[in-house]
Amino acid sequence: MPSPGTLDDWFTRRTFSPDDLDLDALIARKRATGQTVSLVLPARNEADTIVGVIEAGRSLVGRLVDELVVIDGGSSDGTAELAAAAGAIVYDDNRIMSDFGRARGKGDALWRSLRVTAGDIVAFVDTDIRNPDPRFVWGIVAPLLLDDGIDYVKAFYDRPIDAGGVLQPSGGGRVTELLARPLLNLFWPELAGLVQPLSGEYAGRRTVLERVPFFTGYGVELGLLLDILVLRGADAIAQVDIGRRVHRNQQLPSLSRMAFAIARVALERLSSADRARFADELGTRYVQFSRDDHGRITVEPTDVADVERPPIASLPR
Ligand SMILES: Nc1nc2c(ncn2[C@@H]2O[C@H](COP(=O)(O)OP(=O)(O)O)[C@@H](O)[C@H]2O)c(=O)[nH]1
Ligand SMILES: [Mg+2]
Repeated sequence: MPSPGTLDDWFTRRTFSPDDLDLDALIARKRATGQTVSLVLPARNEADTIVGVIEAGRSLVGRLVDELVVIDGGSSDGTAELAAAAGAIVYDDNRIMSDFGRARGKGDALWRSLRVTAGDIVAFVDTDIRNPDPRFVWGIVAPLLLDDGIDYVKAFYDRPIDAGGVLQPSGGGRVTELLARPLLNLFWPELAGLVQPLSGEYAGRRTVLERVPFFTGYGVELGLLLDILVLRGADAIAQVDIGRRVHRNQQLPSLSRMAFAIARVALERLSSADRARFADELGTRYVQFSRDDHGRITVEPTDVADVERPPIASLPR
């Protein structure tokens, strides 16, 4: 287990701020090294915000970004049409790698995106951002261009929570604070210095992203971190301070299902690394409750398991 000194050292060397970086210098560095960058935007029913996020990304196309694609998860609110009109290449996630069946969630969309993009660096940015800014993109790409020893970069930011129309300065990131970070501190202390392990904005080298599995749903962020930690070590992981992100806050019941999926990934990885043994296989059924028309409490089970997609590099071309 690393000593606290090691963690401080990681935090100091692996935490970046766009304020200290210069976009023009990054563009020059990208040209000099000949690396290409793909920007992947997963979207399911994001008609309110998709165009703003695409415009932020498009302002970098031809300079820092070589291709911009939206991976649409069967939106019914016109997201795909808005994205195409805003100049993005749009894919229906079900139509990529359809031999694996229908896409099962955000993680599946990101995994499939690797087959329709070509950049040496792949940047994933969520599309529910209400304050889009090119920094969300170039901020996460920058450490990869600047340091060959870095393979994977996570964004972090303050997450104002929208409480009844009033923006409060903190309080977002409940699953992060109440589940993900406690688990990392307990079992993967090398990653305890990550401010937002579950953030939806991250970039990685294709060589690494193609060598790790992807969980198909909300387990994807934790799964990638844990698997890249094993593959490349904590020093290959970095984080960038993007400042502030305003986005949709989910309701507690959906956060609860998300927490189940994430806990399951952590326990699965402990078990597969032989760090924990469970008598039975981890279940997939998650029980929640609601009241019926007569005011009686009823049980509502859902199936929340993420399927694990194999590393792209393990598949036939
Ligand atoms: N293609 C695709 N995108 C999805 C799916 N589910 C969520 N997304 C997108 O993934 C991003 C993160 O989803 P979100 O619901 O905001 O999750 P959270 O940020 O973890 O609360 C957003 O940009 C969503 O539009 C899906 O099933 N397919
Ligand atoms: Mg979100």
